[in-house]
Amino acid sequence: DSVNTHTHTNTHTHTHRHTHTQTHTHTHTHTHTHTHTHTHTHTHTHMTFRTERTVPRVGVMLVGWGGNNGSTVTAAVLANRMGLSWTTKTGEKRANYFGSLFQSSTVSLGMAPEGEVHVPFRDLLPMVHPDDIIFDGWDISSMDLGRAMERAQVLDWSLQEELRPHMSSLKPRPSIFIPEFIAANQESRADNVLSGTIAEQVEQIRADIRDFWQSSGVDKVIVLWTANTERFCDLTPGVNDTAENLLATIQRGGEVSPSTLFAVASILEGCAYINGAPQNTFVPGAVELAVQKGVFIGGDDFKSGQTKIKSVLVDFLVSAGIKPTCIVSYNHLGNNDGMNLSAPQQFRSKEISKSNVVDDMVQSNPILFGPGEKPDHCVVIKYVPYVGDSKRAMDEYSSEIMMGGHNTIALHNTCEDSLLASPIILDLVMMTELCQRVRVRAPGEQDFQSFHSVLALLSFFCKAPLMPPGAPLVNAFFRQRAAIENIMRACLGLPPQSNMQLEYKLQ
Ligand code: NAI
Ligand code: DG6
Repeated sequence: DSVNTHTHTNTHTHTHRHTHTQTHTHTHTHTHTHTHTHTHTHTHTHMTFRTERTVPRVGVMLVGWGGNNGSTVTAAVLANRMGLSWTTKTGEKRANYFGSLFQSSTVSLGMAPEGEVHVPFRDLLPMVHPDDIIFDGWDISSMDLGRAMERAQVLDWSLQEELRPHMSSLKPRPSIFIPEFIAANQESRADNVLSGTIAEQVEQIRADIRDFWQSSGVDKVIVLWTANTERFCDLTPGVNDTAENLLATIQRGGEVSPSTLFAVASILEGCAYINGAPQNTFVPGAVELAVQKGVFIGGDDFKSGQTKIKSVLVDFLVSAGIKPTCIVSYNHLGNNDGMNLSAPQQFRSKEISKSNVVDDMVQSNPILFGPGEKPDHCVVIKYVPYVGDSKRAMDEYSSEIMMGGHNTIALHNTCEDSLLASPIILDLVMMTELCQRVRVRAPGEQDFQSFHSVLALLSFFCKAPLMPPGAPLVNAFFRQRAAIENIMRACLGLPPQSNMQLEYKLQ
């Protein structure tokens, strides 16, 4: 059996604002016979990528700005922008962006005589630098960002003292508060809320976006939900099944969650909207509205810690031919997110989001798993105030190995939850903004088109990726990373990274 793959690339670089790339891939049909016959039919496509190279000034509006993530990401960007350093008992620390795919990881460009060449991911294409992002946002709690940073108890005290003068002038805008969507234990912090009908509140959010856009002088605004996890809302025909019905429901004051109201306001203002929490913000009507308006949406739920490891470890086990049979994931945390998740309905949203992450990896291997067979998978979250933002995650992975043998891996991970989520918020913004500048021309088409409004490339950063209808779901960490890397390489006119290194494997 033989497989022939030719990849041929032409790159035209225009001197001004666009980079045009043409990628041709030719492959052939082959049949492989063993006990089963697999017939692969390959198609030949010729795609042209066009990337706008001017990086705009970007404004980010956070829903839940005064929370642990909101205050921490804002503080981290200010500290990096000002090049701050501070002293702790273990020595001097400097502001950095560790944990950011684009800012702190590298990609291989290939081999040079002196060895493999790795470049920062952020240098593949022009991308917004986090230092240049301007923040604004809403919170149901009126605390300014200086006090919110103190309430969060995430950053070292001496760094907080350096940042406070800059953070204290930042004040969240009043937000939409519908108590039944988040835990009852959150009610006491809700002192900064809009009044009026939900239609009037959506109009106010739209006015806020326009106000920020104009007063800050940014070229584009991206809105991101990092507010409390809501309960799931019912999907009801006539209420939220179409864009028209969703807009009508808002007008008559029916049931719509705050996160969906923010999504609608953002989409109507032409702003991309990203959901960092697990609830089903993107009801079918919201997705349809985004598609109609040609606006990017993405989510759900930042993939920051325990689930990120899961999307590596289960992929490792299944790819190595080892059969994971039982995964038990405990975590306890003591921040406000943990307190909100101590309520059953909000926990349920998170449980769903954390549980589905292994499905694609399990389904990829019918040698290990029969139809419908899955490992037992249990997710536990407990609120323990003392540990604050320093979340503890304990995982046990049991697997079957050769000849009925057993393999058990136990993990214990302790770290600040918000310092894991903050760089992901920045990556989500950088990725979304870049995608807004990429156009692709399909074979035989005259016009360039944008990516689908449901921006699947964001799935790397999310626990429960929102996908365009019919698109296969991928949770496996390195497959998701390869998709970002290879699409960025295609924009540059480079072939996909194959890792064959055939030149080193011949006599
Ligand atoms: P947090 O509780 O400290 O912050 C949430 C903020 O949202 C609070 O300040 C609250 O007052 C505000 N809020 C609640 N409802 C609101 C509304 N309708 N409008 C505006 N503001 C509202 O929580 P944290 O730790 O910052 O997490 C934020 C979200 O991100 C949570 O939903 C959490 O589950 C999710 N998440 C966090 C991860 C992490 O690693 N930290 C990872 C994955 C998801
Ligand atoms: C406890 O599970 C609180 C949650 O908000 C998580 O910390 C957060 O969703 C991160 O989850 P994970 O599984 O990526 O660590």
